[in-house]
Amino acid sequence: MDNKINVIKDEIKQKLANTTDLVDLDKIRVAYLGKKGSITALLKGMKELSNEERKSFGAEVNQLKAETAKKIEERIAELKEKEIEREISAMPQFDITVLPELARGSYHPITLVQRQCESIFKSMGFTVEDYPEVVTDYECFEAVNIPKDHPARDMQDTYYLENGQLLKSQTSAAQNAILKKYAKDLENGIPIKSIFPGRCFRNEATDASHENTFFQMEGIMVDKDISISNLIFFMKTMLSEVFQRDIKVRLRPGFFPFVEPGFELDISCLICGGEGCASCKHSGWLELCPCGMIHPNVLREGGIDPDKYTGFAFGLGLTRLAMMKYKIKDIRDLNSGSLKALAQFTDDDE
Ligand code: FA5
Repeated sequence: MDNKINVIKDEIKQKLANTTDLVDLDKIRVAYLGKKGSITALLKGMKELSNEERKSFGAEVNQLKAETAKKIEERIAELKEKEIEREISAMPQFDITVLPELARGSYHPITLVQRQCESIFKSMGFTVEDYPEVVTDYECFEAVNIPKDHPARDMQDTYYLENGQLLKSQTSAAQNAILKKYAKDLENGIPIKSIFPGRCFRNEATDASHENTFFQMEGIMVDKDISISNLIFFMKTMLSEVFQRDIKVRLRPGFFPFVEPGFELDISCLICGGEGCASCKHSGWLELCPCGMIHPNVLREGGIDPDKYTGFAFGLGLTRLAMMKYKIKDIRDLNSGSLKALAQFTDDDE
């Protein structure tokens, strides 16, 4: 019997070494391990043996069975790897010298205005903060003074994950974390000056000036004696730098639970020169940057004493700013993925 096992072992070894085909390998598997295979036959034949013989012989055959299955698996993996290598070497080789002949990529207009705004605010001492797109209800709403069931939530329906998290509907979702991050520095006399650009999502119908996915850039400044004059100064500086000329703006009262008082900052529509068009809903003005003085509840929730410090916040519509800067009539063109349309925007500095 032992002799039989050794004969089968040698046979298998030789066959596996000589086989280079996956189909043949499967044939080997069936020939030894299949219902009518030689190893299965050995196991079936054990009933003829005495108890003593069956015990030791059974152990040996089972070991042979396990080793054979393992060796076949290993050989299959080896052959598959060789097959992949063969396919890769048959592929046409990538010629790096061909690259200059191809059309060059370009930055998206939103990336261009975002970078420009970042460099303007950095030059005025603001830090640039990154923040996730998936946030909690607390971050997006409760921490910024919008408790559950507050009517202001109706203005910002968004997309919810099964675990209760959501795609942020406003960059204000990062306010609480940024306030907490710098609260200690503030106590040491360092004002909080941060901007945080990010992608926002809203479950709403699209039109020439509304998308369900768009970019905002939030900014906050907190220190002793910060007032609306500081807010207006930074807004005006940013707009005249972006457009390189004076832009007609108007400030009107606006309600946001996280600021008091709150304002809407509109700019005269640069697509129609203020005459009225689809981009500005025929009003001549485009809502660009709501802003206001940070509500005491929001400061408190961020670990800052509202009796000692005040601050302003703004939520710039970056996508709309890109539209105005590059005179793009329909916001939906920006997400269209049309390389031909988007490639016309370049920045000399890039
Ligand atoms: C907000 O999102 C507030 N978080 C902004 C804010 C921050 C106010 C800090 C006060 C203090 P609002 O929903 O109005 O506000 O959006 C702000 C800007 O984002 C709008 O003025 C607009 O420029 C842009 N925006 C809003 N919704 C869309 C949309 N669907 N498509 C494109 N841009 C949009």
